[in-house]
Amino acid sequence: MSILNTLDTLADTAPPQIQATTTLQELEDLRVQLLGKKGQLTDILKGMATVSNEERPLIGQKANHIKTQLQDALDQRKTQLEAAAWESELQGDQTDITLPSRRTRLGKRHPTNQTLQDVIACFTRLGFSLKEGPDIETDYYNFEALNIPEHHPARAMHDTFYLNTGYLTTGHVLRTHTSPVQIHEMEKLEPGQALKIIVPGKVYRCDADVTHSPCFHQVEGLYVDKNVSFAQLKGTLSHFLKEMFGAKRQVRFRPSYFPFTEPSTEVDVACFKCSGKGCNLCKQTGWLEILGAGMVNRNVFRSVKLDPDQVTGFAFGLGIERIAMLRYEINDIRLFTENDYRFLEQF
Ligand code: 2NL
Repeated sequence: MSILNTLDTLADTAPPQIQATTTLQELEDLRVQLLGKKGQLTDILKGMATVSNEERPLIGQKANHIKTQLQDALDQRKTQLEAAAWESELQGDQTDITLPSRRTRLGKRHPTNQTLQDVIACFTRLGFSLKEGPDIETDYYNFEALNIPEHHPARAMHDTFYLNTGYLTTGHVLRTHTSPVQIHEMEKLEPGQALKIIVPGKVYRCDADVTHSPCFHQVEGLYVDKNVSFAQLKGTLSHFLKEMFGAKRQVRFRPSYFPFTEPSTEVDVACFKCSGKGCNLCKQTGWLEILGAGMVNRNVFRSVKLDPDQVTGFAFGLGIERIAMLRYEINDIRLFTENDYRFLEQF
């Protein structure tokens, strides 16, 4: 068979072979077999040595033409096989893109934070500004400056978290109330300057049951100026309680005792579950204890180098979790920190 004939045969038989390949590897093997260095075309052209001078350019032309044709056919098949491979990969993917997405639950304000914000909002409207301070304080700022003497029960080990290195106390405590912040602020006062602040924050007491948590939130308030009166204290707190619990809510001031205030009072509101008739929420008293307050003790003013004959002040303190528990009828303080959706979604 002449070289031209062999070339024609190759031109006829190769394209169906190329078309018949089913994988990229198969196609590559065929390319090597047809056009590779030891492939069929090279093989055929080895016979060129024996052909006449007239025939040689003709054969060269034809060989080049066939080579380009086959190369094109190979490229085209390659594109087809690549597309098919991509398609089957997609089909192997079991993701159902028509499924609805997983529901993300929208967050809500935590009942502690909600109550905290409501308390803060009320007092800032009354002209109190916000102050914060560190959770770790010295024994002096947490107790001494507040007229809490060495052997006061609040200093007992079971109430206060003392910071130790080994067995030695460092003289630092986790604050048991936010009052140290007010002490720092009063120390900064120039003579004649007034102070009207509320101080929210975490406080710590070594105690844990359904109504006590070792860490809870408190808001304390302090108003210091010339001639601040107990009447102003009553007016301010009555307003606050009516705003928090409703304008018709009855409020009562009971005499009480705190080392840092004199006189001192505890303030109750008529039970908002039974309106004073007596129920389990108010323990049959008809009243709910909401906060403690009083006129700043003269000894506290002396601690911060203010003259108790020149200034007076009122102060108050309330526990946020306690108010939130009464407000939302939550009977276990641990629910606040368990982060159970079924609890949190209710507020
Ligand atoms: C309560 C009572 C109270 C204060 C806190 C205070 C702070 C300074 C001076 C005087 Cl720097 N007083 N704070 C006063 C009375 C009561 O808290 O039962 N809290 C939960």
